Amino acid sequence: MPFYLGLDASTQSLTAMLLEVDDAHRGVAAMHTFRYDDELPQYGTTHGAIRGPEPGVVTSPPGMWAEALDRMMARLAQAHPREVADLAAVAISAQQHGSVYLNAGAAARLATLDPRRPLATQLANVFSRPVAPIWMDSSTAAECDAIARAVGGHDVLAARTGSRAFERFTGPQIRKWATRDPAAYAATARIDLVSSFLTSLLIGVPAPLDPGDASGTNLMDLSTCDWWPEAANATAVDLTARLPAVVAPPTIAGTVAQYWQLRYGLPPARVVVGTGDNPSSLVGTGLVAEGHVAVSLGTSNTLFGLIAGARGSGLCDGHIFGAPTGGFMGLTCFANGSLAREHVRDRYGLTWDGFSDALRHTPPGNHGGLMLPWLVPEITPHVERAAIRRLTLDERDAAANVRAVVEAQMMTMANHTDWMGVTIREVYATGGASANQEILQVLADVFGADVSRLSTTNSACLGAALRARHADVVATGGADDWPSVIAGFVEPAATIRVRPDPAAAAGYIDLRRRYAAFENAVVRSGSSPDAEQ
Ligand code: XUL
Repeated sequence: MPFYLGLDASTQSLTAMLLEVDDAHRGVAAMHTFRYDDELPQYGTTHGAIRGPEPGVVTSPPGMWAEALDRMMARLAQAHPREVADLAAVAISAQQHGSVYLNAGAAARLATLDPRRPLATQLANVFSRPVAPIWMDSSTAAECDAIARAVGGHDVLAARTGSRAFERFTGPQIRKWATRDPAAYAATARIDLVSSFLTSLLIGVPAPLDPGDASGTNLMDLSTCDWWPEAANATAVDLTARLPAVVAPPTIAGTVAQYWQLRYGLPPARVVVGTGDNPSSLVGTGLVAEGHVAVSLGTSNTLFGLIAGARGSGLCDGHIFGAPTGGFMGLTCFANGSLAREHVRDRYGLTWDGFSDALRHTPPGNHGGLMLPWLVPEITPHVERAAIRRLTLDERDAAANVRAVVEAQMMTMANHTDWMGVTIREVYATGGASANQEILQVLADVFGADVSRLSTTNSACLGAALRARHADVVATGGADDWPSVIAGFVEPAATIRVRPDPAAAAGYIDLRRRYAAFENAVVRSGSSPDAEQ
């Protein structure tokens, strides 16, 4: 029986999921996850990242991702040797926007990896930049303005690439570094995204990118699904020569390299072009047709859905990305996801059960108490100076603060999604916090829509494994039939369907307006008297 492997390199952890699929049977054979902070403490990350030294700068060590991949393969080979030997295809999903800088020696090194030695030690000299800026970085405001100005404004950039210039996007990140360290940029032969970097490691040659991840760079033209020369020129000299090729899904990028075959007994399985975690989640939540949206409650909170045709996102907060199914998806991203929820939980000394109790024992609407839970600089709306702010909310009241952080996250998501122009009747919930029924109730009440929790909370990883299956079917002459690929894997967990409470939903219509007014006022003023740092 063929097995399919999906790997999701998220901000905080690496997850692997093995699917077994044939005509008679389909199911998840195994899933493993490990957190970088716990298993690779030598890299010194906190929640998978390193902050500073300058304000707004957030990076990760790219060697850590390589070592994580090596260790995960070791674990899979040890725990599931039979499944690993029968692997038909593999696909990567990875946090979006992060970039990895490789020197001219990297390609030769990749092609000649020694299976007797760990991967990370062999990659020690391939990076022209020792760190990879990641999506949490908010230090490139000046570069965003410069790029937008050079191409005729943010609206021109948004119409072409699907997004106005965003600080975390790869183009502004490249521009900042190339301007500050031109010699190191000149010594850079290739700039990967996290997905193409890990895919390159798997196949032993530089891998391409898919339009889903390439559209998170401010560099891809939506109409051609290729690099847009004007944006590339506005970013850095000779940039397109350094970027991976953009190829349509479900292109096979290569086969599993000798290193993995000899070291862990993998077969020369097909490796599909990688993509970002959000495009991958689109497949893993079963959104292969228009009509539904998914909310992912992970390190970031994201809301996304398939949309008809490529169209610019205008000057709004959202993005148009390529979808792994060939079309396009709309997405809005909120930086303050799990870290803000955890901050409130820890500040009041609660467990997750205590957090849920607090939600159960406080009324929808929270007696009007509001919070702006910006523990880190926020992407949507754009907030540079992180701080928690309260309005008619008693800081000493633990339960009210728990409700306030969850209501705030749901209301801001609902308010900043109108640009997508979709009528939301049902929301699919995924990501770690989707396991919490009380959080889902707030989601349902605020959106006034049914919420279904999917049976896996890691839809990005499931999406990767399903993309591997889909590409393998297509590569062997089968039909390009997404509905049959996802069938049996993405159905909502039968018991978890949360319906909105009509009275609560009606109350949130007004509260969402109050929340938007509070948010706008603080964003405009840039500060608030009762800010908690
Ligand atoms: C999306 C975004 C985040 C990362 C997190 O635009 O920045 O969702 O992909 O993994």
